[in-house]
Amino acid sequence: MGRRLRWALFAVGCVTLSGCETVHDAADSVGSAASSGWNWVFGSGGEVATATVKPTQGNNVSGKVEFKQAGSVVHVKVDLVGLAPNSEHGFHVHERGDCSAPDAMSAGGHFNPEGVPHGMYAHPPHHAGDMPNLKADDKGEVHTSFEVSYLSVGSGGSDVAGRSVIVHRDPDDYKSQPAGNSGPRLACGVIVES
Ligand SMILES: [Cu+2]
Repeated sequence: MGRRLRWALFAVGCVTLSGCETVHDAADSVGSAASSGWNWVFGSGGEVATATVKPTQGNNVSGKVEFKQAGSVVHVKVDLVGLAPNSEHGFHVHERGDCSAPDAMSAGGHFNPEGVPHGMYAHPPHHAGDMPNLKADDKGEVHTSFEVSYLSVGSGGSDVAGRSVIVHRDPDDYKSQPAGNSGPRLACGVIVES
């Protein structure tokens, strides 16, 4: 996109938001300051947040989850090891970025900024934190990626940064309240913007 158009759109964004003045003033030299202003307003500049997933007490599941903003959607990439072969697991964003409890209950309930019932991802109403079940392969590993339209990275009311991801023992049935009857928490990771 040309610099002239970027600036025109950035100026439009400033009409509805306070605090633009500071960003604009700092952007005298254009270049990188202009780019960061753009991302700040629109939240679509390829922001990435990652979670290092660690096992809860008595479990063995670990790995990494990456959230990457791409326009209006977020790509979620999941790599985990230590699950039972060919098992299926509920997988959600939980509201608190706190995995400190041995059973990860410190992460709280599902991330649910809209205060709606739990449900199936992509079929509203559902929690912003609802995501598809993970299926482990015959080695007990998950290497998958998918896309969601109801989360964001780095800005907005559904920003995943500062939340956590939880891998549950059982599959999410996508209907039981409040969490799909997916059982105890096998692993937890705090989501940090990178
Ligand atoms: Cu959960």
